[in-house]
Amino acid sequence: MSVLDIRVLGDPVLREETKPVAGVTDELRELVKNMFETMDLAKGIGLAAPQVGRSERVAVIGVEDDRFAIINPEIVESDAKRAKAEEGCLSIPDVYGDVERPARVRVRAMDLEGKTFEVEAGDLLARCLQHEIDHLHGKLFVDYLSLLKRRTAMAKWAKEKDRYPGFIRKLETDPSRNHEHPDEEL
Ligand code: K1U
Ligand code: ZN
Repeated sequence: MSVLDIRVLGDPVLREETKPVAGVTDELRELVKNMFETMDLAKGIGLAAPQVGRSERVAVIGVEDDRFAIINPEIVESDAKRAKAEEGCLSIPDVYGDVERPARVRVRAMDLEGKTFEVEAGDLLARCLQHEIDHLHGKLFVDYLSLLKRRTAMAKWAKEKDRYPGFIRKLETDPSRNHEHPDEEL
């Protein structure tokens, strides 16, 4: 298994439409394994293929006990009721914003055996599914923010982005070097 580099805001791959997966192959299974490993190391609850520089229509989800891959996912039903909550994105580190989305969704997707399944979700799982499916269509949570809040988010990102040369976020794989509070080292 391998930890993959994460592409950050500014990399054109994050704005591209993904390509439907024709069939599940060993190469796709390997990609999914690596995406789970990357998501876990980054402490995310989801990760979509464009975030690791890939164009396949695939994402992984890890919300509490719900841990699965979604291949060619589509939202087949969404609640008229909306819910607002704060979101972040592994591709826009340290930037957060409140996003209003349908409170519940039903998603149809293919699993790693090539079988179609449906998941009906509310709360954080519904939000995560919508966030990841958006990634597969080149959409990011900041696109939903009001003009003012988006400007504030972009100003914060302008201060952060130089930490990611080439729009690449490299994750620290050596646990002894992973300090939650870097100031304590001074
Ligand atoms: O796709 C991604 O960038 C992953 C992203 C997914 C996501 C976060 C918040 C709401 C919906 C979807 C993250 O996992 S960022 C990490 C994060 O914000 C978070 C982590 C644990 C619990 C809740 C949020
Ligand atoms: Zn994201």
